[in-house]
Parts: sequence; structure tokens; C-alpha cells
Amino acid sequence: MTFYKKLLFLICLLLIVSCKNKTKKIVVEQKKVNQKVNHQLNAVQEATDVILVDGQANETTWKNTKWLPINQVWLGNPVDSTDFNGRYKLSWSKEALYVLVEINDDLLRDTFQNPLERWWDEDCVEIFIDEDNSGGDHQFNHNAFAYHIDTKGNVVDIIAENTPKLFNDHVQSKMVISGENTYRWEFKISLFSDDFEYGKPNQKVALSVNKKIGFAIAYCDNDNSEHRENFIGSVAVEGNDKDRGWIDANIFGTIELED
Ligand SMILES: [Ca+2]
Ligand SMILES: [Ca+2]
Ligand SMILES: [Ca+2]
Ligand SMILES: [Ca+2]
Repeated sequence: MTFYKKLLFLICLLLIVSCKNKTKKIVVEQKKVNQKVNHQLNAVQEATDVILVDGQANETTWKNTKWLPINQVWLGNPVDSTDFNGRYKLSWSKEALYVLVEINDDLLRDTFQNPLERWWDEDCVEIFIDEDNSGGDHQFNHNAFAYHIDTKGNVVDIIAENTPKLFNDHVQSKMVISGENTYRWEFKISLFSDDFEYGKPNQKVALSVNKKIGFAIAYCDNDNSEHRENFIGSVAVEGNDKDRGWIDANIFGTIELED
């Protein structure tokens, strides 16, 4: 090979390598952007009156807000409407996110006296919050929260492996019986960022217009069994394992706050 041929070969090689690196960089940047896919985007209107967390839906805000379904079976067999039927409404103020939930459940089960004992195996509402809509793993950290709220208002999430803790100061709630086998739950949820540290002073995040939050809601239904019979959520989850909300914030929907 002549000197010029060798030089040409070297230049070509350099060009190929540099081109490859550029492609890699673009792919990495693309991945970062697509980390959280907003596969269920819902606009949420600001509250027009003060929402009292009393399990009553007589606020003007609730009257003017549309119901959204809780109808995706994440665990167990398909459900019929006598076994379970659920729907929810959302609103917000600078202070908090508000959720109104209506559940039809043929048998309300409250088995455990200790709220930290198998909290998922008795009837409870589970609310998933990812304050910055980042998506990603949150199993043993506070990148997002999976609040399990029982019929008495105890709020449980895990902070590390086998370490459940009460988060009653994050979620205020009230459940009332509103008809035969119908239960109305009202929630006021304070938001905390990824920097949250359990047991330390943490600042609540103030909410504002255009803010995007990762959100999902689900119901653990147990009527007669040792373990929960169903887990029904508000978002469709891809793949066979749909019980991923307590681990992976990517499966949450996204809500956008509007005035
Ligand atoms: Ca109310
Ligand atoms: Ca049921
Ligand atoms: Ca997050
Ligand atoms: Ca039940």
C-alpha cells in the first residue's frame, strides 16, 4: 500500500469512528427524552371552591369535573360490576392534589388491625404519584410514591426492602358509605420531590399551572380470600406482569394541571 493509500484508509477509518460516536450520542439523548412516555395524558382543572375532605362530593368543583375509569385488571381474573366497579375525579390547588373516588365492592374487607401488616391483602385504594413525572424505578427510593390507603385512612409505602412506613401526613382521606356496596373516598395529597428523605423535615411542593405529574390510581379488592383477589388500575400496562406500579413509575399516566 502506498503512503497516500494508507493515509486515505486512515482518514476513512477516522470518519467512520466519529460518525458512529455521533449516532451513539444521539441515541442516548433520544433515550433520555423518551424515558417517560405520556401514554395517558389527562388535563386536570384547578378547584373553584375549597374542597373539604369529608367523603361528601357536594363541592362545585366535583360537580363540574368528569369521571375517569378504574378498569384495567392488573391482577386476578376479569371482574364484573357487582364484584368491582370504580371511577375517580381529579382536581388541584396550590396546596395539594385532590381525588374523589367511587367504588362499588360487594364485600368491604378490613382484616388487619396493624396497618403495616400485608396492607395490600385487604381492600384499599392505591394512589401513585411521581411529582416531576420523571418515570423510572421507585421501589426502594422516593423518585415516586405508591400510597396504599386503607378504609381507616392509614397510608403505607415502603422506604426500603421489607420496610413499610406510615405516610399519614402525605395523604388526608375520608371514606363514607354512599349506597348499597358503594363507597366514596375523598383524598387530599401533598406532593414531595425526589429529594424526599423519610424522618427528616421535607418541604411540600407547591402546585402550579402547566405542571406535569405522574399519576395512577388502583384498588386492591379482596372479598373472601387469604390474598387479594384483584388489583384494578386506571392505566393500561403492557406485558404479562401488570403489577409494576409499586416498582416502575414509567407505567403511570401523566396529568397536566390547568386553570
Ligand atoms: Ca368534600
Ligand atoms: Ca369485590
Ligand atoms: Ca420522580
Ligand atoms: Ca372487597
